[in-house]
Amino acid sequence: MLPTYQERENIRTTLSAVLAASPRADAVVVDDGSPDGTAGVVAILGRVQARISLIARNGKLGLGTAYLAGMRHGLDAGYGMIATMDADGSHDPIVLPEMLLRVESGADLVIGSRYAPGGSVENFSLARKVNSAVANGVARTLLGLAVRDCTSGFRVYSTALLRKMRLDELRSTGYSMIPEMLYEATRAGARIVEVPIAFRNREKGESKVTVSEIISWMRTVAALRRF
Ligand SMILES: Nc1nc2c(ncn2[C@@H]2O[C@H](COP(=O)(O)OP(=O)(O)O)[C@@H](O)[C@H]2O)c(=O)[nH]1
Ligand SMILES: [Mg+2]
Repeated sequence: MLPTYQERENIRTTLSAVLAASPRADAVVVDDGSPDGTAGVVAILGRVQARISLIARNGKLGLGTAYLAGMRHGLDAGYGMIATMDADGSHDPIVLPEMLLRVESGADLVIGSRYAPGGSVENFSLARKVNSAVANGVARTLLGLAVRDCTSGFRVYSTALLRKMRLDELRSTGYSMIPEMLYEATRAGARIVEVPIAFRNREKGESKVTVSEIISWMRTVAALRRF
């Protein structure tokens, strides 16, 4: 599932790369009423390609609730695995088959990891590198997570794991859903594996990480530690 907000310039290329890399996978885009018409592009692609579907929400309800909407859709449809990845070209779907294979051979959660040995971050400004490293360090330390990349949105979950996690009780609405789901997966006893990825910053469109997203991220991660 690919969450989108203002990804009109990227979604077509991303979807065709995903479908080509993983012939067995279907793609679900969860769009939050992007003013640039991302949903319209996906709807048109979905008419000619049955593997593409769209969940169109009315407004910007946030990345966290977009993940939940996509996962509920996948659980209801009976898929065995659900992958999440950014739609902006940063997550190369070339590693998807390997990630899916790792779940099929026993992992519950596979993380496309920038910070595992062999992983990398390209095309990020120094400020973004620092921001990402700090966010990851904070999540890792505060939540006691034994994963190198706790803030990567490129993941594959087994649906067996998702059924064990208390999805209805997650408190995040935005980006903090990424560490929160990892925290909850750990509590549910998940076998977690990291696969190194070469993360490449977007070439088109803009990041949706804002100062208010960062503040709400910090608040939620700090609150999670207390529960
Ligand atoms: N549906 C939905 N998608 C979002 C929202 N915020 C971000 N996204 C998507 O989540 C992915 C990651 O966002 P991005 O801005 O690239 O984050 P960054 O890579 O950390 O700068 C992209 O595919 C975005 O379009 C949101 O509020 N709702
Ligand atoms: Mg991005």
